[in-house]
Amino acid sequence: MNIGIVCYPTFGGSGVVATELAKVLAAKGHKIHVLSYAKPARLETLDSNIFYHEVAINAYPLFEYPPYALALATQMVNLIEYEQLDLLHVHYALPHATSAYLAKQIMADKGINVPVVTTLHGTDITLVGSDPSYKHVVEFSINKSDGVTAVSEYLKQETFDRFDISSDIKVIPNFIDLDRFQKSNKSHFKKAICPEDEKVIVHVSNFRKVKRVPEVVSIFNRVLKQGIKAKLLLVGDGPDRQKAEQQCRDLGICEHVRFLGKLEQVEEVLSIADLFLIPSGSETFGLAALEAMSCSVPVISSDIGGLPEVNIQGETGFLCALDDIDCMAKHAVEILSNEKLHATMSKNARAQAERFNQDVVVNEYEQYYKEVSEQLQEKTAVSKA
Ligand code: GMT
Repeated sequence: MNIGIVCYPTFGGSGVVATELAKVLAAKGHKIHVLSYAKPARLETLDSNIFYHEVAINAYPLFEYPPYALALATQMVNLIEYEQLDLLHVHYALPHATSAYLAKQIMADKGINVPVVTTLHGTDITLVGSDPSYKHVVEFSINKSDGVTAVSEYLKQETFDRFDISSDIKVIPNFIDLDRFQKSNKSHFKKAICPEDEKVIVHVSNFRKVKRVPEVVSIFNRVLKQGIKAKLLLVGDGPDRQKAEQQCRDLGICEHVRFLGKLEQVEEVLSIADLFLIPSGSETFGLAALEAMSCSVPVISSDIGGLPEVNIQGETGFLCALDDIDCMAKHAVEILSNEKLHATMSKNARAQAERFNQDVVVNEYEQYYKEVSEQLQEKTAVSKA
């Protein structure tokens, strides 16, 4: 198929999922056109089946806020027309699904009917999308998509609870490259970071408030206080980084904490991890947790959103109530001081990650594309008859 994939280019989860999906589909022989306002971090444009298109947006003195959604719709029209797309798959409803609806209508006027699939990822539903300033448009755009997917059962339910949705939503979860994300021997790296063979606790995020990075530091501090020799590796960057750095200074634990910044090869850090922390205040799936589990790392998470669909209580790690630092610290100590428990949870974590094998999940997307395309063809034939 000739598929257009629209996404945000940032390190955020939806951009990563869209990019990885583009790569797997391209490897399976599909022609993939990626449309974004900048090149997504993980996209390799040297692949012969991947074509990257940038949304050009011209500044004009009249515009305090340049109309990005319109520039995007225009580019979508160009792609559908000149690259003869069979299907447009947009990631993150706002404004991608709205621009797609506009592009679809423009093309329908020219007698071309292209199916649009919208994948809901997270804050496009739980935060920004349901904000009164966008809600009507988001609801309309979801209802006008030919197919809608959500990354977890939780997100599907949230979408039905928050919006008046007239169509079905198919759950297609985040997925993982099990070959790339597996524990590999990084003993040189481990020695450099942990000269005294300390335990390694890892957190990966965009350091936004919702990720609760200060809680990660607090949990780690409690682990140290329980006499566990450990290091905390913080991967990523964002608004709460300074706050976390100051917190480390205030607690006097800076020598045990490393801020590694944004990293492409996060699996190298996960390969030396003994425990992964994700105490998020909102998480529709938790791709970062899945990446850790795929590297056989037990996870301690909050029990909100889609996290219970990924991290299984008492098997792959532990889940605690939101902001319950005591509970998370207690379980961290438990896992790090009990070798047998750690080994069992590591094994279970990898086994659970295997359920999200990218080959299986990408197949689901392909099947869904076919289904949605056929349904639209039937609908079009009926309305013409
Ligand atoms: O809302 C965000 O934090 C960004 C968002 C995105 O769409 O980029 O991330 C969400 O999508 C990921 C991929 O589907 C999920 O794994 C994350 O759990 C989800 N983040 C949140 O819900 C906070």
